[in-house]
Amino acid sequence: MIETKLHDDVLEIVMANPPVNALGAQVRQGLAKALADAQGDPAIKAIVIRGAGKMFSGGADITEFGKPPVDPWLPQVVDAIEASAKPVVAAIHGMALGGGLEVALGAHYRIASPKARLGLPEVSLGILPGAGGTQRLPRLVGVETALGMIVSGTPIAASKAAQAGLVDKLAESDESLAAEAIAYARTLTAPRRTGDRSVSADPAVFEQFAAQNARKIKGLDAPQACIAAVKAATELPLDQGQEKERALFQQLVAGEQSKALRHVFFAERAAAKIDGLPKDIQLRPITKVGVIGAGTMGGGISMNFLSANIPVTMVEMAQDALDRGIGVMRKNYEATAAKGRLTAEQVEKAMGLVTPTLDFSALADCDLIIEAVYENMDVKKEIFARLHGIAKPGAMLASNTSYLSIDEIAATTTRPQDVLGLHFFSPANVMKLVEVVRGAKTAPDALATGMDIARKIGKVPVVAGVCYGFIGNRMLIPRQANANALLLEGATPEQVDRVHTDFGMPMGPFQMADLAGVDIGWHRDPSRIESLQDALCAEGRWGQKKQAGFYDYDEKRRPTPSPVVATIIDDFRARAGIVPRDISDEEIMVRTLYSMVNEGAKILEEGIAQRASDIDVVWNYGYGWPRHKGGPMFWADTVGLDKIAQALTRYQQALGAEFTLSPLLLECAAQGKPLDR
Ligand code: 3H9
Repeated sequence: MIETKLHDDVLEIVMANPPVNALGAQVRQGLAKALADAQGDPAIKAIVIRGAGKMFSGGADITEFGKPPVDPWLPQVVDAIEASAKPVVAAIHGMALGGGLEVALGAHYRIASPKARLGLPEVSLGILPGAGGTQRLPRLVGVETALGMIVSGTPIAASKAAQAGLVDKLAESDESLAAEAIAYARTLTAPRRTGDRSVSADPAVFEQFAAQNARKIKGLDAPQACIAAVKAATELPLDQGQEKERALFQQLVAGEQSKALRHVFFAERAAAKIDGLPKDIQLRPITKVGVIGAGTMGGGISMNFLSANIPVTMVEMAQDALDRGIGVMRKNYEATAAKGRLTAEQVEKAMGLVTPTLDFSALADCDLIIEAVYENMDVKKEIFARLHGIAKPGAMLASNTSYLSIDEIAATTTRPQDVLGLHFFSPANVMKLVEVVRGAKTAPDALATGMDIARKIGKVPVVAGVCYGFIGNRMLIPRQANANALLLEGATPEQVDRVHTDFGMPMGPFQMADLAGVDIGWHRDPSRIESLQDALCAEGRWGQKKQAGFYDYDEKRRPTPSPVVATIIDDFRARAGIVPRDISDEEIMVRTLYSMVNEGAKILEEGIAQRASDIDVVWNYGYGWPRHKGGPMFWADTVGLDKIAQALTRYQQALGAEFTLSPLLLECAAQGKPLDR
């Protein structure tokens, strides 16, 4: 995994551990040996370290965390690089991340190709840079830049790294990097050790930084530890600072948050893999997309493609709806531009790629057509029945339905193999998740293309089977049913929502209902009041859009508890003869979150999700499940499946006549296995 090449008096050490040159044990051993050998070889005057393939290095091998350590540790290797008596140059292309950047920080000089990116993303894995990064980076670039990079985890471009003093020299290109690095090394006469430098800062800087980032880092262990470690760099010599860094690293890596975040990292990558599909499957080319419906979803979906430079034909039934939809898209782009995240030219370029039309037949040259009209099976069937005559052979026909059967929709066409679900989450131009719904007859290449195109437009796709609500929304059903029942039994919307937000969700079930619209699925007859929703809707309390739902809202959409809702709930209880009781937070947790886990287990049993970690990805990216709690399935394992099964049994009666415990959950609980298929 380490290749060495001698170029006259310069030794080139190449890390070759595809795909990301992770710094596993063999790489570390090879690096240490090559360095040691070079020290004793009088012919070698300088050393260049670089990565083979597409990057310098993606960092420490994350799969080794939690396993017994294998010598040499990465910090020892980095120290050995810095201690080299001969000048060492790191030649960086692609990515230098985490331990990869720490190797480069151990080197005495750094040259980078213009497209390279450098960062310390450990915080997103719930750890801190543990191979000297928290000690060397501030010594090199100052406390402010180091804190920004280490606590955000966001990589910076080579040009910015050069300005910050992290990179000494920019190469012409990736291709010329190796030769330029060797030539550069030849000009260097002595090592220049970052560890010999010192860095100072007013101690108040660290408190200020924590206060400024309070909202982002609340409840998270790693960012706090990152700040403490950088502070140590200003107070201690390198070796003592590294000891402190090491101690913090060990604590974090053994903690629940890091385990959960590492799980999420691998879960995201596992979700890309489709069971039962040949690896070398030929993808269908997607160069033009059609979107039917210019409403909120249709507009948001279209923006994803336009931003990725893929032209969109947008079809509507009426000119005013089409104009409105196009207007909203432009407004959204302009709002992003106003925040400085897009240029005016980029806005015009994106908007220039959309063709609005009332003519269905304009979809004939599209490779992928996405139906995004409202949730009504008859309407969707009519559209698909029309589409199969218009779409060109091999074009993919997708529905953005959130609940309905893709198989039933596909049956209205003569080409069910081309039909699949692409379920985007609202707001579709922002939310990362796409459930790619595999119908009974969806062709393997159509499914693989659906996954691929979703990734190309920057989404995180997850395969789901056909059932009511697929993965995410199906799990919301027991959660919402219990949340509603809890109100009648004595809880308030505020209490139920607080249990969820305290848990780390961005909002609770009633805040979510207000955001989505309490009137979704309402029968529209104000005189027919059979549920709390009916009562709220009859009073015009349709949610945030009416500034009234389960909460009252001010102009800034800030919620306050509503006395009107309290009265509606009281009336309902009185009519149903329910005497309200005190509801504990624990009961709310069991009946909403545990019942969701139970539904997730059923989704696994039925093969609707390929694996438990896919369900976690759905909840992370579609509903804001706190990443440091992994996802509902991972979290269930940390709570204990036994405990969950027992609690659900205890509340069985309250959970309703239709509630059944998942056999898979019971089986995994009995066998002490993680919850999975
Ligand atoms: C660290 O460095 C700690 C140190 O400070 C201290 C130590 C003491 N390890 O993402 P991709 C796998 S912590 C092991 O699809 P891309 C990945 O699972 C580390 N495996 O590629 C996947 O496997 P598979 C700090 C890794 O081109 C395959 O490689 N570094 C690692 O889209 C391809 O990955 C980070 O946090 C790893 N470090 O993106 C960076 N990285 O094919 C983590 C990747 O079996 N990595 N794999 O599914 C990334 O962000 C992206 O992988 C990267 C490439 C941007 C590098």
